[in-house]
Amino acid sequence: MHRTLRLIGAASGVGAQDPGCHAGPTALHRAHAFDDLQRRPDLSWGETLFPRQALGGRVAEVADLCQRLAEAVRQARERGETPVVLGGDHSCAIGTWSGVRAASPAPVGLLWLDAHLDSHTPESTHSGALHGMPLACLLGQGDRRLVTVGGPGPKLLPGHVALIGVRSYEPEEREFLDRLGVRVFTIDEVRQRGLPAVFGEALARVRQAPGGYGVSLDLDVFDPREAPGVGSPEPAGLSQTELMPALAGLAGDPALLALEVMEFNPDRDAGGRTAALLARLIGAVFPRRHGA
Ligand code: 4U7
Ligand code: MN
Ligand code: MN
Ligand code: MN
Repeated sequence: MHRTLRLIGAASGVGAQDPGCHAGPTALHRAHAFDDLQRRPDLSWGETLFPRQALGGRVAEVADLCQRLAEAVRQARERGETPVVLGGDHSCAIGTWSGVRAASPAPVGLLWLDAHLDSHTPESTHSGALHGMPLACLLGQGDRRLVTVGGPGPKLLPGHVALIGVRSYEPEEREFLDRLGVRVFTIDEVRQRGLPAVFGEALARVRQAPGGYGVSLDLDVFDPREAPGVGSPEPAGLSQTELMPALAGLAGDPALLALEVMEFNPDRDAGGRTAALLARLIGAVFPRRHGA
């Protein structure tokens, strides 16, 4: 299938305790690892969105940025493009998937690849960090300003969501997802069953959504030895050898609506390994067609 890829930067660190991810999109734009990608005729950089300060606090800033991101993503989808959102901390996911949902006539699914659950509410959070809450917001729970980005109502239905690679979370967010019936594939389950089996089951679930599905990839799903440039590294993650072939299996799937790759922190990216991984990852999910 033919795709036009549109890179959109979400240059926010407002949702995290360490704000370093704010520099992610700009660093990628300049990275040599991104040179080949940026020469592709089927790919172009759209806008990079920056937080606006003095809006009255972090929640207001994240809501404002996500509102603008949702609009950029919706417009890209309505032009028939495939948005590839580059973060930025993971609170920006509220904008990406609200925008994808707004452009779709029917409910959409979401595959969430992350070491964490990102499903806290303002009541359950221990850290107060908003990048620990975006999935709950998209499921309709959280601060009203974040839950209503891109319009009222939940943006995702629990039966259309699956997480893979989870290995660090608090009990409250696990209870929240279990109560809703969201499927969580922990790293332990991946180790027992192998990634191909788990990935296939997760994909079958998100593909049940009638409007298509997206992939939200938090780079901390990878082992930090392979992807050191992330906001919240967690040991014992997935290897590229495991995850890249699974992601390459998505290539050419017309039901795939958008991809986001979040939590890139260039300050911690020793040797540019994470930027290089990110470029390979986009190439794996969206290979360049021969002659295109
Ligand atoms: B990320 C955490 F307490 N759960 O809420 C929290 F461990 O987007 C981590 O996945 C959140 O990187 C990590 O702050 C958010 C913490
Ligand atoms: Mn994470
Ligand atoms: Mn995350
Ligand atoms: Mn983080």
